[in-house]
Amino acid sequence: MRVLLVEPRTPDTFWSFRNALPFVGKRASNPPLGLLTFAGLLPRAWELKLVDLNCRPLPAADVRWADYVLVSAMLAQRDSLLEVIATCRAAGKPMIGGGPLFTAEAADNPGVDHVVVGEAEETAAALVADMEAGRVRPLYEAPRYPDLSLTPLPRWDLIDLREYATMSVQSCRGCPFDCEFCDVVALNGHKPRYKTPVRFLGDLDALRGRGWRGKTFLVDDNFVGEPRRCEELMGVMIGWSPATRAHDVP
Ligand code: B12
Repeated sequence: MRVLLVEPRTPDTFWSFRNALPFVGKRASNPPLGLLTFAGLLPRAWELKLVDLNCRPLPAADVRWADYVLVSAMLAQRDSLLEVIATCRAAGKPMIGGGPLFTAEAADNPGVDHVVVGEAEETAAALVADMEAGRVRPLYEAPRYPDLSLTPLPRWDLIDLREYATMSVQSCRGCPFDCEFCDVVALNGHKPRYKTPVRFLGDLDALRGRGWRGKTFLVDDNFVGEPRRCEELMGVMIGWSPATRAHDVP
């Protein structure tokens, strides 16, 4: 199976950092962690390519190559998403959408053939089986907010880390609060779910193992929501940090 994963472009607002990135020689601020995580749920035998439109335009040859095009998006990426949909439809490629835009607007599909609503850890297996059988359903809905022990390591091998100003890691999803400006409770629920400290260090190790030594953004819904757990995690991070371990090296 040949799967093309596409991250649409973010608009030129403050948060795209579009004008600042050239000063630091980078193409985008953050990697597409949702797509990279979902890619980790796909069979290793499948051929995957990922194109982040914040780094480069969508190559027509990659669209032709793909059996399926998988796209992730925030609401803010809608304009770019619509362009991707138009391109893939013109090429006759079936599209599967997931991520915050599709979860927040499940009833208002912008034009993909199949939609995955919610976190994908417990829906991926059925989707994969249906893709293999050539019988993909229009809609897959997460049955619950999944336990984060089900979350795979992101497929960092699908991107060039050097193109990004910051890497992203996640130790928790969900938030106990109800801030009016934030969509996270609607997406990931009120009850915080945590990776174990060991599992979280696995995320840091994976990035370090790929040579990353730059800034790393903790994209948690609420890192400090539960102070005791936050303290525990900081403790193991300090123990893990090469800076604090340096004196142990002979
Ligand atoms: C990092 C981040 C950013 C980064 C960049 C995005 C990036 N490339 O990572 C930056 C800082 C640039 C950013 C900017 C903005 N962001 Co932002 N961001 C986040 C944050 C904190 C983490 C994203 C992440 O990595 N999540 C971790 C991954 C693993 O989760 P996930 O993406 O949901 O993926 C899972 C599922 O959704 C699914 N999935 C995802 N993609 C796909 C694709 C397919 C095909 C399938 C099947 C499944 C699937 O599988 C994954 C595993 O379950 C989220 C909050 C959050 N918790 O997600 C907000 C969030 C996505 N951002 C949000 C917003 C509003 C913005 C801004 C518009 C803020 C603003 N007012 O300017 C800007 C937009 C940028 C712009 N230029 O206009 C909202 C989006 C709401 C919505 N419904 O669209 C969120 C949810 C925050 C919030 N609390 O409301 N953001």
